Amino acid sequence: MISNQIIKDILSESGYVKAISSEEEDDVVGCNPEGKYLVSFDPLDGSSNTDINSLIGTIFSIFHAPQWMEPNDPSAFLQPGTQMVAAGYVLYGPSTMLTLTTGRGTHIYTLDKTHGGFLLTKGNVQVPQDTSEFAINMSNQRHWEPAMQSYVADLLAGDTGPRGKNYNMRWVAAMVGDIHRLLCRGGLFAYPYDHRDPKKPGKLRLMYEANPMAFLMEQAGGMASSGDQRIMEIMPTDIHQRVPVIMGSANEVEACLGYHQQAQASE
Ligand code: AFP
Repeated sequence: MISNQIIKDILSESGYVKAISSEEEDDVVGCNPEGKYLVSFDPLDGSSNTDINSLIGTIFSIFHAPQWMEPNDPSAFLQPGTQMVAAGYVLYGPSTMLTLTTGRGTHIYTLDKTHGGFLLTKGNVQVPQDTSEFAINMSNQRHWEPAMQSYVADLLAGDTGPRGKNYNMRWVAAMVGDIHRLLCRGGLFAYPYDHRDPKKPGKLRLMYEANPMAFLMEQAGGMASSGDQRIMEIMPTDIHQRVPVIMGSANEVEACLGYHQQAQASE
C-alpha cells in the first residue's frame, strides 16, 4: 500500500499522466486531464517476499491516453498490449535494476547510487532461444489442463524422456525476479490455466504483469502466450483481468504450445 501511494503521488504530480490503474486500486485514478499517457502498474510484485528479504519489484506499462477520455474512465485502459508505448520493471535485489522497452529492444539499467541515476548495463538483451530451465509453481499441478501436465511431466522425465535432456527448476514467487532471470539467461516461466475458479483462468493480471513482461520478452527475442493466444493481442475486458501465462525462450515456449495445439486438435 505504501509503494502504491508513492508511485501514485509521483505519477499524479508529473503532469504527463492522465490516469493510472494499479493492482492495488479497485478503480482507475484520474490525474492530469491534459496528461498524454495512461500508466498501469503493480506497485510491489512479490510482496510476500518482503518479510523474507527476497526479490520484489515494480512492474509498469504505458499507453497513449485517448483525447476523448475522461480521466477516471476505465474503458480507455482496455487496449491490447500491442498498443503499449513502453513497459518495464524495477527489480529491488542486491542491485536496483530498471529493465525497459519502448519497442526498440529490451535494455537493462542499474541504479548508481553515487550519481543517483540509472546506467545502461546491458543493452539489447537477447533471450537464448533454447533452455533447460523452467519456472512453475508445481504445487498447482493437479489443477492444470492435461496439455500442461504432459509438458511438465516430459520436462521432469529428463534425458530418458521425450525431450531428451535434463531440466532444472527455479521459483522466486515474484514474477519480476523470475522474468529477470529469464532475460539474463533464458528459461520458461508459466502460470498456466487453472481449473479451480472459472473467473480466474490464471493467477497473473493481464495489465499489471502479463502484458508488460510479454512486451519485454518479445523485444528480447522471446515469446509470450496464454496457451492459445499471443498475450499482447488479448483484448482486455476488465482492468483487473487475469490470464494464463507461458513465456520465455522461444523454442521452449513453442515446444510447450505444441502440447496445447495437439490437445486442441484431438478435442
Ligand atoms: P504478490 O505480488 O501478491 O506477492 O504475488 C506475486 C505473484 O502474482 C507473481 O509475481 C508470482 O509469480 C506469483 O504471484 C507467485 O505466486 P505463488 O508462489 O503463490 O504461486
